[in-house]
Amino acid sequence: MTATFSHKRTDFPDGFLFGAATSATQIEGTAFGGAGASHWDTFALTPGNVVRAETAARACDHYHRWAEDLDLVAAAGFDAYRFSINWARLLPEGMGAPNPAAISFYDRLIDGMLERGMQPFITLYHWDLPSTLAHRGGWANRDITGWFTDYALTVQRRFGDRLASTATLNEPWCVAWLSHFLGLHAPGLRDISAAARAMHFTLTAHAEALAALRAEGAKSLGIVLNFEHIEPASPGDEGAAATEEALFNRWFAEALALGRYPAEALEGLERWLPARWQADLDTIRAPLDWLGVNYYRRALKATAPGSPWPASREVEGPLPKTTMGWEILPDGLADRLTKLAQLFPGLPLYVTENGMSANDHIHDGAVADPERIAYVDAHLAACRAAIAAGVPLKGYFYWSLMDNYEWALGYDKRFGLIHVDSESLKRTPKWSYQAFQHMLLPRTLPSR
Ligand code: IFM
Repeated sequence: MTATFSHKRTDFPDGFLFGAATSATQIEGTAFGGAGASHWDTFALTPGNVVRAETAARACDHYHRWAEDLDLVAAAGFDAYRFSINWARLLPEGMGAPNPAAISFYDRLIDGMLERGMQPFITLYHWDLPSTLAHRGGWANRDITGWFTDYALTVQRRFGDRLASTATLNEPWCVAWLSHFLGLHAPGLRDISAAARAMHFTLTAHAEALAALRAEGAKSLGIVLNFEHIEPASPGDEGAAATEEALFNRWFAEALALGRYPAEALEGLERWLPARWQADLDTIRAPLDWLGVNYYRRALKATAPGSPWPASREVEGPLPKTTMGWEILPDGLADRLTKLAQLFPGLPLYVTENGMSANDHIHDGAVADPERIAYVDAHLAACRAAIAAGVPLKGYFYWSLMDNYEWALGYDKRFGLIHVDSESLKRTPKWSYQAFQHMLLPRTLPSR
C-alpha cells in the first residue's frame, strides 16, 4: 500500500471538480447559536437509538472552528466544499422568522469558502428536520412539500447569490425508508404506511422546491441519491435482490427520470401511497441540472422466508470491508454511473459522497490510513473508467472532510480525511488528506 494516489489531476477532464463533503448536524454542534431542536436531537436522547446515547450537541464544534476547517479544505487543494444548512438552526420553528445567529454563521461560512477560492455546494436537507414539523407528521405529511419549499426559498434569498450549486435533499432513501420503515434513523418509525408516504413526499418536496428555486432565478439545481451495488446472496435470492434494487436504487431515480415508480416496489407500497400520488409524478419528473451519486459498497440480499413484504434480509459477503461492515466494490461505482448516464441522457453527474470508515489512530503525530488511500484510489479509477465510457461525470467529493457524528453509530466510525480527537477536538490531517494534497496541488481554479 502506498501513501499517494495513482491518479493525477490531469487524468480527469478539464474543469473536473474535487471536493470534500460534510453535513451540518454531523459537525456543527447543535447546542450552539440558538439552533432549534431537530428530530435528531430527540431521537438521540431516547435510550437505545444511538450508540452510547451520543448526541450532536457539540459534534466537531465546527460552529466555532469553521475558519480552521475551511483553511484545511483549501490547503488540501479542493475546488469545492459540499456542506448543508441545518434547517432547525436557520428556522428554529421550522418556518417563520429566521435565527439571526444562523444567518450570520452561514454568511461567514459561505463567504469564507469564496475567499479561499472554493465553490460552495449546498445541500438544503441533510436530515435535521425541525422538531416542530416532526410533531406535525414530518415527512409523512403532505404539508412537508410546502414547509420545505418555504425553507428552500429562505435559503435562496439569503445565500443564493453566492452558491455554486444547490441540492434539495441528501439521500431520500435514508430520509424515508431507513427512518420510517427500518427505524434506524430519526424519527425511528417502523411503519410501512409512514414509510410509503415519506418515499413519495420526499419527492414532492424536492420537486416543488426545485420549481420555486428556478422561478427565483437559482441555477445549478440537483438532488443527491444514494446507491448500492445490490446482488442476490445465492441462486434463488434474485427476487429479494430485485425488490431491494427497486426500493433502494430505482425508486427515486426512475421517478425523477421517467415519472414512474418500479413495479417491484409498488407491489408492496402502492396500497400505502397517499391520494393523488400518480398526479404528482409529472412534477417530480421536472428536469434537473445535475444528479449527485453517493456510493460506498456492495450489498448482498437474500429472501427472508415467512417475513412480510419486502421479505428480504442482508447477508454478510466475502469481500474486504470497512469498519461499517460495508463490502468494498469499486467496480460497482463505474457500473452505477454508466447506468445513470443511460437513465438521464446528457445529465451532468457528480459523485457527491464516497469514502470509508476505518480504525484510525494517531501515532507520533500522524494518522496512517493506507486502506483509505487504496479505497479512494480504486474508486477514482472507477470514475475514470466511467468517464472513458462517455459518462458526463463532473466531479468527485470525498465523504467526509473530518471524522464526525455518524448518526446512530455515534463517533466511532471515522470517515474523515482529518482525524478529530474525541476529547480535545484537535484536527490532525491523515495520510489520505496528504494524498489529496499531492494529487491536487497546486490548485488551478476550474472554469465552470
Ligand atoms: O455519514 C453519512 C452521511 O450523512 C450520508 N451518507 C452516508 C454517510 C456515511 O454513512
